[in-house]
Amino acid sequence: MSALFARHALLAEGWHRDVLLEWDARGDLTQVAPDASAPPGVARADYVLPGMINLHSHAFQRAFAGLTERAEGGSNRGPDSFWTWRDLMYRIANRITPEQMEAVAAQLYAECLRHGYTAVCEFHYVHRAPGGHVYGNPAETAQRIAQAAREAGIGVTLLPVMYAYAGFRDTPLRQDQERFRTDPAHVLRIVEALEPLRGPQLEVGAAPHSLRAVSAGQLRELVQGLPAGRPLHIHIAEQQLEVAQCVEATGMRPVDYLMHQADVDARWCFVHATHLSDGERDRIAASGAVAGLCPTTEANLGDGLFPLAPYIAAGGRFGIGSDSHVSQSPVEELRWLEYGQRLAQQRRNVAVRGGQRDVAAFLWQQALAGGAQAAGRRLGVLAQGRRADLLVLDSAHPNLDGVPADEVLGRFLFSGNDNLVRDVLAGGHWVVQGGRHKAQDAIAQRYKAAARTLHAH
Ligand code: NGQ
Ligand code: ZN
Repeated sequence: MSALFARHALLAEGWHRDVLLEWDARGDLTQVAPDASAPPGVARADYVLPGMINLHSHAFQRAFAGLTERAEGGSNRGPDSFWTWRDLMYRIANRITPEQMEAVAAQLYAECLRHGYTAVCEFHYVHRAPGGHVYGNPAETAQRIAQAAREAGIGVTLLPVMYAYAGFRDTPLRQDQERFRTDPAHVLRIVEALEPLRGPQLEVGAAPHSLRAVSAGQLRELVQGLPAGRPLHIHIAEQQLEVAQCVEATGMRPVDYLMHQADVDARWCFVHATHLSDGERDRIAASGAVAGLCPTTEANLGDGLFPLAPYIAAGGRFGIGSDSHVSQSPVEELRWLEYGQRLAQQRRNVAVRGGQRDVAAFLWQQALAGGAQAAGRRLGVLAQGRRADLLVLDSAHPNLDGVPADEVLGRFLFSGNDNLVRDVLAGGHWVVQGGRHKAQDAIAQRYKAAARTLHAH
């Protein structure tokens, strides 16, 4: 049995004093007792909060974050866009080897842990070998991701992706999409191959990539074939062009069309969901699905802004993801989620609901709840039976020194750029201590070697 005594811990209803946390060898919390006294010999911390869930990741994209920031559009090409970025991204997707994927993912996950994510949902679609043939083991690359997560010590929800078409009306895949080619049977084979890896730190769901990449029949087949209760994620309504193409092909906007095709419930995560009609926005909120918001990637790719305030008012659930990994920090995701709204609406303090007037606390707690739901794992709350996933903040930092508990999250999310995450416990193991990941140097060495060969021409 392992334990930590927190002078202040963020529990479901808010901050509590003198909380004794205990967890077992499986990494489950066995006791979370407020107003306790510190048993002798138990480690102490000042500010403890649940680790964040990163609900949307394409790990391999970490390898070229920051390398697509040159304006290359010309008069005959139009300005750079999501679609021109995607062409550059595909070049890496077509070159990367399984070994490189594992090295890149381990680096990413170690960075995520250091910044306060203790779980990740991996939306994984590079299943085939360069050129498009299937590896001897259909779960070859997915298992590399699982291995990277294990090595870094982050909990993971693997979401093998179905990607069958280049666009609506069954448009054939492009040559540079051949590594992604899958149909329902193929994805379900990968799911089956991953089943033995399921456990307290790993769950398996599935993801139709987007409405443009799968047919309605394939969508139904995948949903029916997946074991009951597993998470289902999909990219939805990220770009205006795909909304227009969806309307043109189906007569409906994306969310309306998906809800027409599938029983959307709490198993679903709608990634991005940027461009919504008012009706679609309220229907997602009423469905119990989670909106998977990725503010730094959405800003980087010029997607647009999610209608956060009315969605919150309608009771909508949301979580955050780092997607293309231009950032590995939940602080930056949540800060930009709120700042985007302030800039667009020329007002302040947008993300609140009802009696909860504390923006930072609302954002952190909502993103925990939405992230936990999207991950399909027992996460998001420091409570008995949940995973022992928690962060100890650096209470000696000038931004936190002597700060009352109810000001900690405001300081954490909205002041400065130092990483205030000092120690991280994930699945009952201390994976970050004093700001350093336990395997930081070995993982970085391997990443650097992989990145050098990946980028060599
Ligand atoms: C992805 N990225 O799956 O990585 C996509 C682009 C595609 C975002 N949607 C790939 N941000 O559409 O084929
Ligand atoms: Zn994505």
